[in-house]
Amino acid sequence: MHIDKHQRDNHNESHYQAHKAKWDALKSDINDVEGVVKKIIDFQIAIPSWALGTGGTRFGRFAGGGEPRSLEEKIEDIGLLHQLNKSSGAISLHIPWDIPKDAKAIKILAAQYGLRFDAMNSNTFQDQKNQLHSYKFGSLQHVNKSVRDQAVQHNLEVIEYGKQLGSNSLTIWLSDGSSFPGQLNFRKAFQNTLNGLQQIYAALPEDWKMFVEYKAFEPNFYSMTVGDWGQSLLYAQKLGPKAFTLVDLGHHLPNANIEQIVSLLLMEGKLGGFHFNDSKYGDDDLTVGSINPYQLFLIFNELIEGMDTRHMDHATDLGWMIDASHNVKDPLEDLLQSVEAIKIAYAQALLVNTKALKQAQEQNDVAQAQEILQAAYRTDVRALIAEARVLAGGVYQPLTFFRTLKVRERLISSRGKETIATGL
Ligand code: LRH
Ligand code: MN
Repeated sequence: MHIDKHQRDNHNESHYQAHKAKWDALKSDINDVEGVVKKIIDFQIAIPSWALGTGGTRFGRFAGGGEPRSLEEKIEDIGLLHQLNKSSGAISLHIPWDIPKDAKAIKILAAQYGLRFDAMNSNTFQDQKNQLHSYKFGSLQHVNKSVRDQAVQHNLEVIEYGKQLGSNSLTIWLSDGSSFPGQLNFRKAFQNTLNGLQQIYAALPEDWKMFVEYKAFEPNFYSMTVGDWGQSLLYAQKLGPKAFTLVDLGHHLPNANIEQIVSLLLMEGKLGGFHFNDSKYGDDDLTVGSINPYQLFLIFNELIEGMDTRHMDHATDLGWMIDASHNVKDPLEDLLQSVEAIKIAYAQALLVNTKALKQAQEQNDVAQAQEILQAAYRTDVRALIAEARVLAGGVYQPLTFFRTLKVRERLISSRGKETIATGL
C-alpha cells in the first residue's frame, strides 16, 4: 500500500504545533542536537517476515484478518511501516516460510519501498513435506550423519537465496537439544554442531557474517545445544572472524543480566546483533519495551559505551532486528510500537552524560551514577524521535495515522478475513 503524500502532509500539519512545543522544550537540553537527530534517522530496524501475521500458542491462534498471503504482500506491509516511521528499512527473511520464487522481482519490489534484505534465517527446527530425514532429535547435533548433512545442505540453499537478494548475513537458530537427562551426549552434540557450522561457515561469501543465536529452553526443556551466550561465543570463536553471537532478548533464563552479556560480547568483538522483543517469563516474544523498558535502555547504554569504545558505526556494524509474535495485537500496530520503543531506548542512551558517569564510577559514587543514568532514562524523547521521523519523510504519529488510514480494514477488504501468513 502506497501512502498518499497529501494525506501524510495533512496528518503532519495537524500535529505540527503540538510537536513544536514539545520539541522546542526538549532540544535545548540536547548537546550536538543535529548529530543526535542524524543518528536517530540512520538507525534502521529489520522487520521479521515471519511476524506480519497473527501468532499463536499451542492453546490457540486468533487470526485478525487481512494477513499477507505471499512474500510480495509481506514486503508491501513492511513498505507501509517504513513509509510511516522511516525506521523499518530492512526485511529479515525466514526460509522456507518465505522462499523468493523470483528473487529479481522481489528485490525490485523491496527497493520500490526503500527496503533491503537483512539477515537470512534458516529453519532446521521443522520437518518440511517430502523431507527425507526428520529433525525430531535435532539437526546439526544429530547422531545420524545423513540428518546433519541435510541440515548443512539447507543452510547452503539459504545462503544462495540471500546472495540473490543482496543479504550479507545468515542467522542460525538451532532448536537442537534434549528434553530428558541421559538423552544426549553433550560433548558429541557440541562437536557435531560445530562441525556442521564449520561446513556452513566455509560456504559463506567473503563479506558475509554468520549469527549463532542461543536460547535457554524450548522446544527442548532439559538442554539446548546452543543454550546460552557462553556456548554461542565458544562456537563463534572456534568458527572464525565471520561468526558472531546473536542476542534474542527472550532467550535468557529469568533475571539474566543481558546488558552485562552485551557489554562482554562487544568487548570480545563477537556481538553480531539482536532479536528485539520483550518478555516477563519465557520466550514470550512480546512488544519491545512493553514489559521491561528500563532493561532495554540499560542494554543500549552498554551498546553505545561498547560501540564507541571500538569506534563502531551505530547504524551498520550490528544487526538490529525484531523477532516478535503477535497473539492479541494487530501485527502492524505491534511492529510500529516495537520500532518506536527501540528508538526511544537508543535516543535516551545517547543522552547519557558518559563523562560524568565515568567520573562517578571512578569515585564509586553509586548514587550519582544512578542519578546520571536515570536522568537520561526519565527524559521523554518522543519529540526527538518524531522530529527525526518527519525530517526523514515519515509522520509524527505512525500508530494514529495507521488507524486514520483504516489500513487493517482496507487489508481485510482486499485480502479477506481468513488469510493466514506463513511464519510462527
Ligand atoms: C526461536 C527464534 C528464532 C527464529 C524463530 C522464529 O525462538 O527466536 O530466532 O528462527 O524464533
Ligand atoms: Mn529470535
